[in-house]
Amino acid sequence: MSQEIVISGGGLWNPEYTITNEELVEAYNAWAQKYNFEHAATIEAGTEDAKPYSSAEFVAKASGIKSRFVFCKDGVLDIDRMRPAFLERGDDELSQQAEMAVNAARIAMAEAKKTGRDIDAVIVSCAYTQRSYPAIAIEVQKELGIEGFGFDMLVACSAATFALQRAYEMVAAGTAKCVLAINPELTSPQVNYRDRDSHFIFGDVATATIVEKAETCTSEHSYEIVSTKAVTSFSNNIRSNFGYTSRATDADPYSADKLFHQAGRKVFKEVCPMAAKHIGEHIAQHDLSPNDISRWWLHQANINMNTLITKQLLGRVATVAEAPIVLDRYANTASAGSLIAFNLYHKDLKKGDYGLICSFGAGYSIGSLVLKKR
Ligand code: CO8
Repeated sequence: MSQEIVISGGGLWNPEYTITNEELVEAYNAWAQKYNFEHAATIEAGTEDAKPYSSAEFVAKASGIKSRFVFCKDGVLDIDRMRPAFLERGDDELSQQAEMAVNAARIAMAEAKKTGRDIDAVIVSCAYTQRSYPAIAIEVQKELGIEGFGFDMLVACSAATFALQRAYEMVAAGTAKCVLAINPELTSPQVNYRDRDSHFIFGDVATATIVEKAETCTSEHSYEIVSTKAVTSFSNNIRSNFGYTSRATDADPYSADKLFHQAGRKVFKEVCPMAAKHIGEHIAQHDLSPNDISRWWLHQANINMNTLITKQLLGRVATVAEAPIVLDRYANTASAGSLIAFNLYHKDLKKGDYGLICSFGAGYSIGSLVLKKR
């Protein structure tokens, strides 16, 4: 690209409520105990399995997750409910997801010194949108007083990096001058809090990023987008079958297969080498080696995945200063994890330092950006 295109601001917003592993496991185990008591006859007859117990120690050791933010804590730990209890909002009220998006967007706009008038495109990109239409992005656009256009896109774990790729290309093509890309990851309604293998994985958060040409950038910290790279490869190992056609098939829209579920071990084994290869090839495009990258803002699904990927690239375990971990506090936040790491850990970089944002997960999908501090 002949024009220098930059990230000129980032925003991170988290809800006020947290749930620790201990709280989550206590609720899950109480539910499992009640379930097993109520189904004692069928369990004893061998026609169904007893629900296994969860453990806070297992969760921390297997994933690195200790706590997570949730948009709404009510209902999640109630063993007769095990899902958040939202108040339904009217059509003339801001939707929950747009509210999260606007909160993160305002922080990013302040960082980039932009008002709504400076922005001409909004992308809302995440694992799920609260409704199909009107797009959440258009609701956000109205709320922030932005003229131009907005659209939603879904790429599961890589929604944020793929949106930044779109933003970069739109600015490069001249179809937009300044793009606001937002990732309101409202995951908790889709978590199966009754599934021992996945009840601990996700948290809610919103991130936002401003992308524009270098010539219009006035922010204190900005990064040249040196290049972007994306790849997808179909896998059934992470799925959510919830969709608008459930009504037509008479399927239970709340059954376990309609919620997030995965073969976690297979995902771990297949995605780590894919991500390491993808990153290695991406930085090699610029004659860079892994040792030339000062900061690795990686997807935050599992601490052991990040350790393995950086070890494969660097030939040693990266320090936390090189590859920051945020999933201990935030859990897996679908596509937002790498951008949480970026938002919290970039200001110390020096002019000319390289950094890499990379997401990897459901799809499978992998997206990366090579950045250079200006
Ligand atoms: N408590 C106690 N024991 C447990 C628990 C638990 N909660 N869960 C499993 N165990 C037991 C198992 O039964 C097993 O016992 P045994 O050896 O006797 O059979 C043992 O612990 C080991 O189980 P696993 O092999 O399943 O455990 P792992 O070490 O593989 O850890 C993880 C499980 C943490 C899930 C791990 O496999 C992992 O992190 N994998 C990668 C997952 C990943 O990256 N997924 C991507 C997620 S998708 C995404 O990021 C975005 C999707 C869109 C957003 C969705 C929002 C809702």
